[in-house]
Amino acid sequence: MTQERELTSAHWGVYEVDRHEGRVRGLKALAEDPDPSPIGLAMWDAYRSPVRVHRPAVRRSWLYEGPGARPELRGREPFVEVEWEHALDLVAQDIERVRSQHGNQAIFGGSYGWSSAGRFHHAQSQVHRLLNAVGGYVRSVDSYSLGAARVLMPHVIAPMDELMAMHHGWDVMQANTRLLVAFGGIPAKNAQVSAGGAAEHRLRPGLAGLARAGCRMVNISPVSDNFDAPAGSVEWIPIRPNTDAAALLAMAFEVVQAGRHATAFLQSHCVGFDAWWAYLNGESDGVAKNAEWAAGITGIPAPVLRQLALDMAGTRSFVNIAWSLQRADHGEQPYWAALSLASVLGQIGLPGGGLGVAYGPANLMGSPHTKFPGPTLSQGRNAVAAFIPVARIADMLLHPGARFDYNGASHVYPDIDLIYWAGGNPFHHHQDLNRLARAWRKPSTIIVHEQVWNAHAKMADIVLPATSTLERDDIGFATREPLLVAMKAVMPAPGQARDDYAIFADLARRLGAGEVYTEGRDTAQWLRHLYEESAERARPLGVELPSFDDFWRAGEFRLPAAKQPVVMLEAFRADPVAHALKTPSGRIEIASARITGFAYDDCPGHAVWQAPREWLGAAAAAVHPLHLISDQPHTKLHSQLDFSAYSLANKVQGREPIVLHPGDAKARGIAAGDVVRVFNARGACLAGAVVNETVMPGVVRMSTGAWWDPVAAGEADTLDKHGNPNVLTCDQGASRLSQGCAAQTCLVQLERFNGELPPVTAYDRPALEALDRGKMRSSDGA
Ligand SMILES: Nc1nc2c(c(=O)[nH]1)N[C@H]1C(S)=C(S)[C@@H](COP(=O)(O)OP(=O)(O)OC[C@H]3O[C@@H](n4cnc5c(=O)[nH]c(N)nc54)[C@H](O)[C@@H]3O)O[C@H]1N2
Ligand SMILES: Nc1nc2c(c(=O)[nH]1)N[C@H]1C(S)=C(S)[C@@H](COP(=O)(O)OP(=O)(O)OC[C@H]3O[C@@H](n4cnc5c(=O)[nH]c(N)nc54)[C@H](O)[C@@H]3O)O[C@H]1N2
Ligand SMILES: [Mo]
Repeated sequence: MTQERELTSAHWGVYEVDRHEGRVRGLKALAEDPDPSPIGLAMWDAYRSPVRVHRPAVRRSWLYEGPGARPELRGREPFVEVEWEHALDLVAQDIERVRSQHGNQAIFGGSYGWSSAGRFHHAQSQVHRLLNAVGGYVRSVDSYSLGAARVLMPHVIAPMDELMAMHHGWDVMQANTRLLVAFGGIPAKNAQVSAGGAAEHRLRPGLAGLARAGCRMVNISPVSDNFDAPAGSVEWIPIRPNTDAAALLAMAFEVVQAGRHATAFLQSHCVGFDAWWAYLNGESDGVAKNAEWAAGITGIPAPVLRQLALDMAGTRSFVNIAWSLQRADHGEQPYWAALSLASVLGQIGLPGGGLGVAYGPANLMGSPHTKFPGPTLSQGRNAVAAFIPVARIADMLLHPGARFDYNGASHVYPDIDLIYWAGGNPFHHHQDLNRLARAWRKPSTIIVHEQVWNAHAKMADIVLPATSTLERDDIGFATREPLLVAMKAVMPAPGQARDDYAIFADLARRLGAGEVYTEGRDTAQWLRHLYEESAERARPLGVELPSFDDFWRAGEFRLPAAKQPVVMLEAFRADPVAHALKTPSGRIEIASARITGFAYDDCPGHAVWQAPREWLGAAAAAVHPLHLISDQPHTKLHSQLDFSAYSLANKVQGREPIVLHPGDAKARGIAAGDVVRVFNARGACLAGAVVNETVMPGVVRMSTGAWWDPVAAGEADTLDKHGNPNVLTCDQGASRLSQGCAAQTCLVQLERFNGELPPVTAYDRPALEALDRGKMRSSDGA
C-alpha cells in the first residue's frame, strides 16, 4: 500500500492536508465527505496564533511564596516563565506534598472536556492514567452533555452510549418513517462533530432524503432554525423552553384517551403503564394531563397537540429528542416522557419507528457503518473511591464534607487541595462562572495543560504548554465512521509546547511511576500497540485490519459498512425475553420500582411534569422575563477555536451574538448590531444583538464558546465583556437522581449597552515575567 493522500482528523471531520511541492499550505475538505465542516479548516491558521502557550509558566505568588499563596490573585497577577525541568520538579513536589499531607483523595483529576481528536493523545485519558499510576484521584462521572439522561436511561431502557450507537440508519428512516416529530430540532450545526472525527457528514443528506421520501417533519422548539431539512419541508410548533415534558405527557394522554394505544406492546415489552396512566388521567392528583392542560404550560394550542398525537398513532412515526432538553432542571422528565409516549405508540423496534436520543447532537446517529472497537488508551485503576457528578464541581470546592444525593445513594464531597486538569475548559463550560471563580480559590494548587491562554489557563497556578493535534502523530477514529486515519504531524509545535504524553511520562518518572505510566513505550510504540489491540478486538466482528506498517504507510483504512440495515431495538422487539433489556424488569420501565424506591421528591417513579426553577411561567419572569437558551455554537466546538478567523467572523462588534425576537428588541429600543447587556441576579455579560423571528417571543439564544473575559481580570461578579452565557446560568443539579447540568433553565433580562464599550481582552496573553532567582524560597530546589 502506498499513500495517495495525506489525512488528518479533528472532532469536526477528517481533512486532507494540502501539500504543494513538499510544503503544507493548509487543510482542505475530504473529497468524499458529502457535507464537510468548515470549522476544522480554520485549525491550520489558528494553531499558529500568538494566543498559544509557548513556555511553562507559574503564577507569581505561587512560585515565590508556595502552594496556596494568595489564591484570590488567580487570573489577576503575572505568570513567571520557567524551564521545563523546573516546572516539572514543582509539579512533582506538589503532588508529593498533597499525597503525604492529605492523601490522593485531595487530588481532583476530573478534568472534563473533549480535548483533541486523536485516540492516543487524548488529554483526559492521559491525565487519568498518570494520576492512577501515582495512587488515584477524585474523578467525575457522567457528562455535561447528558447528565440527566445518562443516569435515568439505564434504569428505564438502556445506557445512552448503547442507544446512541444503535439508531436506525438514515436509509432505514427514509424507507419507513412517515412522520418525524423532533423536540429541539435536528441541527446540522451540531452533527458537524463526532468525538474522534466524522468522515462522512450525513445529517443534511439524511434529512433531504426524508423530505424526498415524503416524510412529514415537525419541529417542536423555541427556535426555528435548528432543523436542517430542505426549506419548506418542516412545520414549526413553538414551545416555551423547558416545558416539553408537559407536551409529551399530554400527547400520550390523548392517544390513550382515543383508544389508539398499543396495548399488546405495552403488555409484552413494558412495565408500569397502569401506574403512569393513573397519573395521566388525574386519578393520583386530580388533574388530567390532556392537551388543554398542556396548552396552558407549553403555549401549544390544544387542538394542534391533540391532532399531532393522533397522527403519530396513525402512521409509522418517530419521536426525536435533543440532548438540550435534559440539560435542564428536571431534565429527566422529557426523556422519560418521550420514551413512555413512544411505548404507548408501540413502534419501538420497527424500522423507522420509535424514539431517537437523538439525530442531531452528533454525526454518529444514523450511521450505516459497523460498530467497531477502535483504539483506546487504558487509564489504569483508580484507588480512590470518591467521585462527584461532573457538574457539581463548584459545590465540591465550596462545601467539602457536605453530603449529596446521587442515583439512589448518599455521598460526601471530598476536600480538594490540588486540581490537575488537561483537555477541558471549566471557565467555559461550567454554570454560574462567578460562583466557580469564588470556588476556585479553595485548592492550594491548580495545574493545567493547555494549548492556549484561555480563561482556564489564566486562572491556574502552573500552566504547561500542550501540542495540538496537527503537531503530533496519532490515530483518528470515531464510532461508526468509515475511516481509520493515520494522523501524521504536519506542523512544528510552537515554542516549547510538548505532547501531554511526553509531559506525563517525565512527571511519572519523577514520581517513581515511569514504568507503570509508559510501559516502556514511546509514542510510536504506543500507536502500534493500540492499533494491534484494536485489530484483535475487530477480528471476531469479521473486520480484518491491515498490519500497522501497511496502515501507517497507506495513511488510512476504510472500514466496511454493516451488512444489514441498522434497525434500532429490532432484536428486543422480536423477542423481549431472549433479548431482554438490562433494566430490572428486562423491559421498558414506564414506571420504575427502583426509582420509586429512591423516594426523591424531584424525580418520582414515572415521568411527571414539575415546573422548573426558572421558566416563562415562573413568578421570577416578572423581573427577568426572557428565557435564555445557551446552545452549542455553529462556528466552533465549545470554546475550542473561539479565536479562529471563522469564529471571529460571526461575532457582533467582537461580542458573541444573542438572537432576540423583533418584538422583544423593539420593546427595549434595541436594533440589530447593538451591543446589549444581558443580566440576572447571578451575573452579566455583553453580547451583540441579532434580531429576527427564528426565536419565539420571550426567548433569547446565545451560543456557548466565547472565552470568559471579566472587566476586572479573574474577578468574580464583574461584567463579562465578551458573551459567555455561563455567567448567567444556574449551578444546581437537574435533580437528586442525576445532579446533571441544568444550563438551559435560565431567565434573564437585557438592555441596550450605552456605556463606553470595553475592548475584548479574552485573547490577550497574561503578563509574563522572567524568573527572578533571588525571590525563590530555599526549599524550592530548582
Ligand atoms: N450554558 C451552557 N454550558 C454548557 C453547555 C450548554 O449547552 N450550555 N454544554 C456543555 C457541554 S455538553 C459540554 S461537552 C461542555 C464543553 O466543555 P469544554 O470543556 O468547554 O469544551 P472542550 O472542547 O472539551 O474544551 C477543550 C479544551 O481543551 C484544550 N485542548 C484541546 N486539545 C488539547 C490537547 O491535546 N491537550 C490539552 N492539554 N488540551 C487540549 C482546548 O484548548 C480547550 O480549552 O460545555 C458544557 N457547558
Ligand atoms: N458545532 C458544534 N457542534 C456540537 C458542539 C459544539 O460545541 N459545536 N457540541 C457537541 C456536544 S459536546 C454536545 S453535548 C451536543 C449537544 O447537542 P444538543 O444538546 O442537542 O444541542 P444544543 O445546540 O444545545 O440544543 C439543540 C436545540 O435544542 C433547542 N432547545 C433548547 N432548549 C430547549 C427546550 O427546552 N425545548 C426544546 N424543545 N428545545 C430546546 C435549542 O434551541 C437548540 O436548537 O452537540 C455537539 N455538537
Ligand atoms: Mo457535550
